[in-house]
Amino acid sequence: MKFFDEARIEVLAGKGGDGSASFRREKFVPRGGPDGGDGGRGGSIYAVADSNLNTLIDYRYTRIFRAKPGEPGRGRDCNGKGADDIILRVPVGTVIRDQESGETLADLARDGERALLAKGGRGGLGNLNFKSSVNRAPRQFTRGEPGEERKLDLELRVIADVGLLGMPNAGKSTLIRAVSSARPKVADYPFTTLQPNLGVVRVDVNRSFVMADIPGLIEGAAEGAGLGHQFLRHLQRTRLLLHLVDMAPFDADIDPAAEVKAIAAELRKYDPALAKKPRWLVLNKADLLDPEEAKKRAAALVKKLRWTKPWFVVAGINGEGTRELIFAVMEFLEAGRREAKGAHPEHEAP
Ligand SMILES: Nc1nc2c(ncn2[C@@H]2O[C@H](COP(=O)(O)OP(=O)(O)OP(=O)(O)O)[C@@H](O)[C@H]2O)c(=O)[nH]1
Ligand SMILES: [Mg+2]
Repeated sequence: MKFFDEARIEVLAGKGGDGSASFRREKFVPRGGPDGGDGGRGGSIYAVADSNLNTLIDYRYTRIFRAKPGEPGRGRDCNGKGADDIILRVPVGTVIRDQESGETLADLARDGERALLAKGGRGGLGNLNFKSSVNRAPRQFTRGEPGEERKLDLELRVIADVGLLGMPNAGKSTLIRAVSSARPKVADYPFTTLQPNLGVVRVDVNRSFVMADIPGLIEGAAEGAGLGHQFLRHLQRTRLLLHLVDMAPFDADIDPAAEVKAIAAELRKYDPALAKKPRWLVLNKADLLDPEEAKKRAAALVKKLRWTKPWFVVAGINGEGTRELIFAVMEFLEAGRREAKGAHPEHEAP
């Protein structure tokens, strides 16, 4: 499942510092020669791909990046200091385009890859540079050049890290609303969701993952029941499945354990590899039960399924238990990313 994460930013490199027109002033040296130094370089702005990031969300909050100007040159042969460059960290896979020309400035496909977005202005020359045999007291100097300025479009193709799976009405869309800024429709009838939705789950600064909410699945989906099982293809490239179960079904005859098994069977029919993907149980709607009863039902379900993988009790509707869930997911994904990095050392940042 892919979608495009986008941001529009403006980058303004720093102006170069002006050169200086100054003359030496010393005791007993009546007319000292020129000693005006050059201006410093203005700060440039670069983008660098960083595999620890996976969204452009930071660039929705801060949109304008302005580097500092270089310092002007001074007398006594002092050159002005150059300004610091600004480095914008972006996720690997970010494509950067100039808004006006549409030209692609950078396609940062590998960790550590770097691109110049706006060049700082060169510093001006001090009068020292203009000294010659015919003009020993030049008053000329040049001004610093302006820095480049650009309006940019940033675009990233995002692949979901985590997929939500479950029967209709299990509360998948409610959960993604609780933990991300995605706003899919929620309603108390089956098959509310007809299109996959993606949301970015932000756990902390620089720690986030992408979650996919897909339409509900029912027994017989492989034979076309409900909406069929075509939507399962959106889960194929995820790293983890969260299997949602309504632990307080309206109809007391419904056996949640049987439902879990039915979904697992549908996964196998669709693609045995998908059935082998890590899958955690998320027992939802705990708010409808008193805490003791919720614990009892969860324990009974886990026992009946002989469940050995992680499981969580949550209530998407009020966010209860979701924090613990998303932190566990984040840690699981980070461990996987570290492993992948270790396996391909050539992708390490220089
Ligand atoms: N009490 C309670 N109700 C919930 C909870 N989560 C979801 N619901 C309700 O359950 C119904 C179905 O929720 P959805 O989030 O639309 O379920 P879904 O799994 O996305 O359903 P489909 O899109 O049809 O597959 C809605 O009426 C929700 O308000 C919860 O934690 N507690
Ligand atoms: Mg839904």
